[in-house]
This record gives sequence, C-alpha cells and structure tokens, in this order.
Amino acid sequence: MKPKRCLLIGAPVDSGKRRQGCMMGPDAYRTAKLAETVAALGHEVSDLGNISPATIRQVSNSNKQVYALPETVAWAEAIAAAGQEAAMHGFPIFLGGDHSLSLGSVAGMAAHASSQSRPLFILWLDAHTDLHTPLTSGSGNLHGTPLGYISGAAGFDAFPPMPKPVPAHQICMIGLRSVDAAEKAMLQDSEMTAVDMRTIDEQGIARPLAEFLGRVAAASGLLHVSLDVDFLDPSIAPAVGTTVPGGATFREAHLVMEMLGDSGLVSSLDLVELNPFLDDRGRTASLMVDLTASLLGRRVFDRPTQSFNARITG
Ligand code: HAR
Ligand code: MN
Ligand code: MN
Ligand code: MN
Repeated sequence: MKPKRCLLIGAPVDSGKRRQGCMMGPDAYRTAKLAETVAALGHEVSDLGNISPATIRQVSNSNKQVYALPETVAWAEAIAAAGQEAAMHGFPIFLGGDHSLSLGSVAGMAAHASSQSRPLFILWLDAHTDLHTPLTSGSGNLHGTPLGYISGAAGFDAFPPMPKPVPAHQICMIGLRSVDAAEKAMLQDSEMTAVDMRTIDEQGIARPLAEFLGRVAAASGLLHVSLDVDFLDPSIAPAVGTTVPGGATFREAHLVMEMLGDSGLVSSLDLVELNPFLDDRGRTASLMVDLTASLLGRRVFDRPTQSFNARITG
C-alpha cells in the first residue's frame, strides 16, 4: 500500500444522544495505540489533538424532543472546517465521539470533494440507517440523523447547508438490523444501497461491498467510510450504548477493511460511537484500532489475495 499521510482528528462530541461517554473515545484510541499502529504500517501519522466545538448559538427547533441541538450544530461546524482543511493535506481519520460527528465530517469531505471536482461516495458500516431528520426522530437523538443530513433531507435548517448533498446512489449502508418505520419509508423510493444482516448471511459480506466499490472506482470517486462500533456484534464490541445482537463478526469486519484497503479508494474515515465507559478492558477500542490497521494495509501475507478479489469483483 502506498504510504499515506494520516491525520488524526479527535472529536469528542457526546451531544448526539443522552447517554454520555463517547467524549472519552479519542483518548481511548490513543491509549490503544492507534497512531503507533498506523505508523508501524509505514504511514506518516500526525495526531492533530482534539478539536473544540464552534460558538454555541440559539437555533430554531420545532421538535421539542430533539436533544442538544445547539451543541451538536456547534460541533458539526467545527468538525467540518477541521476536516476540510485536513483533507487538503492527507487522509483524515476522525476519532469520535458519537455518530453526530458525521454531520460535520461528511460536510467537510463533501466540500473537499467538490473543490476537487470528484464525486463523494459514502460507506456506512452500522446496525442503524441513521436516516432521521430533526423532524422525524422519535428519540430526538441526533446521532440517528447524519445520513438524513448528508443526503439532503429537509429539516436541518439549524445546520449549515450541506455544501453538496450526496446523491442517494452514492451511499451504501452495510450491517443493518435496526431500522425505524420513518427510515424504512425514506428508503422505500430511494436509490441508496441498504445491505441488511440477512443479505450478508445469504450472500456473504464481500459481494455487496465489491459491487459498491466497483461503482466508486468507475466514477473515480472519493470514498468516505463511517465505521460505527455497533456495526460489530456486541460479543466482540461491547463498548457502545446502542448494541444490537446479530452484528458483523470479527472476520466479516476485517474482510471489509481489507477489501477497502486493497481497493485504494478510501479517502477518509470516521471511528464513531465508542463509549469507553462501557468497555471491557479496552477490547473494543483495540478492535477498532486493529480494523483501522486492516484498512491501512496490515495483512497476513505481503501479496494481497488478488486472484480471489478479482473473482468476486469480476
Ligand atoms: N434509530 C434510533 C434513533 O433514532 C437509533 C439510532 C441509533 N444510532 C446510533 N448510531 N447508535 O447508528 O434513536
Ligand atoms: Mn492548510
Ligand atoms: Mn450510527
Ligand atoms: Mn449504530
């Protein structure tokens, strides 16, 4: 793998839901030696430290259920600005923080992609679709809304306008097993690719991923990957507030990251929803670091298993 310049951006945003703890995420990744692990693979790594939210402003909000909207808007603004700047200099890795982080990271990547005249594709590795808007969310938890915002849904007036909403056919979700009724309705006539766990059981995880990567490559797209801890089965990744049984196995998750690494298409990464307060001796943090290592080139053999990859892609 060509060495990358990896830029670690700590974003301890914790306002996207009521249960606290994701604020400790960036330091858990540091403790689990993310920077050292990535550097050992031959990449250049700079830890940019933790960013702070922008100034908190009063924002309008018609759904009184919505939790911590002004704080989350302030985080999104700061994360988008830091991300866009970082993307000009290297490969941003956003250390969350809950998934409301992606309201900022993807906005920053969209602005960057637009400045490069490249289409932006999104791979969402998650148990959830996160397609709500501040108007449809029943829980009022904004970590359930980033794909709504990213895809240009209405109801996000409090947030900066998405620089360029990501077209539905450029979005792929893998790992789904908890989808609310309003989200199902939004998916109904949408061109988003939504791969649930049953599809993975029946077809394997490689096939739908290879299909999506083929489309990213054909469009010369940039690819932002958003990895939610709850994509993983709770038995291997307990440190998340919203565990859902029946998630990706250890090998399914590593295979996804290995294929993403081999594709050479990934241009930015979110590591989100880690709640170290819920972890078991750091094993979820360490697994997330190891998955990042698989994405960045850690392999059993130096030579990638080209023939197999060619078979599933072609
Ligand atoms: N759909 C539910 C809600 O909106 C649960 C969302 C949970 N989201 C995350 N990130 N944990 O995927 O409240
Ligand atoms: Mn600069
Ligand atoms: Mn999520
Ligand atoms: Mn989730």
